[in-house]
Amino acid sequence: MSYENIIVRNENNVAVVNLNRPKSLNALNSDMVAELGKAFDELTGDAQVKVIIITGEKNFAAGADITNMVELTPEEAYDFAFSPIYNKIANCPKPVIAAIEGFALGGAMELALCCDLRIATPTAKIGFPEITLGIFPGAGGTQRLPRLIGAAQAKKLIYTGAIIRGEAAYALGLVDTLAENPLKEATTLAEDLAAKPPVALKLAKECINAADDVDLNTGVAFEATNWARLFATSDQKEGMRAFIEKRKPTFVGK
Ligand code: DAK
Repeated sequence: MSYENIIVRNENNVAVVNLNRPKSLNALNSDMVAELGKAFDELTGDAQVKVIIITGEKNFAAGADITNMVELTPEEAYDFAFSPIYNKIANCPKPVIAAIEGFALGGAMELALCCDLRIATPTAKIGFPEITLGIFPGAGGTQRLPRLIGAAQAKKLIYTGAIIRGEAAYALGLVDTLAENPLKEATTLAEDLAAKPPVALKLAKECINAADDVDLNTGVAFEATNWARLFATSDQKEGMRAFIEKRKPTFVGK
């Protein structure tokens, strides 16, 4: 499928989704977000794709397109469909990595929060400046940010709208890896993950994501059920047999 606001390429079982509106620093308009939704449907259904990277050349993105939002009524703002697509990305059954250089602001950082991992340059410019526009992060940011870095640090970033460097975001745990070339680092990691057993990755992600939603005992029970399900996969047999036979496993995703 071809898109106007994103570029999707696929190599070695790794799909790279490039946000591509460079004239506005990749600001996310509703068309771009709709295309992201379609791309994720396509990539989720493509058995050749094992891992997905979201990135932007020079800049990840400077947030949602402000020109798209300025005159919205409350009803239109509510319908402005970011969160369903962001939730789809957060719940994608494949690992999703954000590779961040330049600006990653507002709705763009909320998108990065939907990814499993965030790799950024030390000099990336990261923040939630919505407050300076008279709004606050509304695409999951008030929920995902405190879960990741704690309520006080999340409040500090959201209340002030401060833009911090990648290295400061790393110190907060908002970014989990610093790299001079985040896309290269993300690709190396993605190729490593692409060789891992996909069902185990998928169910591990479901369990870890569930930790945000349920109490500990419910989560541990959910984990036990999913863990047991892995013993119905040939990849579990292959992984353990390969260990015993002192060879490298070959996983088939079943
Ligand atoms: N929207 C639209 N255009 C933008 C933009 C944005 N977010 N960011 C940059 N641009 C455009 C600029 O207007 C400029 O366009 P031209 O004037 O050349 O036509 C071009 O990109 C280059 O930007 P600058 O000239 O400003 O470049 P500088 O290097 O001087 O400054 C900057 C870079 C990133 C500091 C500055 O552009 C800036 O402050 N941008 C706005 C950042 C921002 O406030 N981001 C948060 C946006 S609000 C939703 C939930 C959440 C959201 C949306 C919906 N729902 C529940 C549906 C999210 C909201 C947000 O993200």
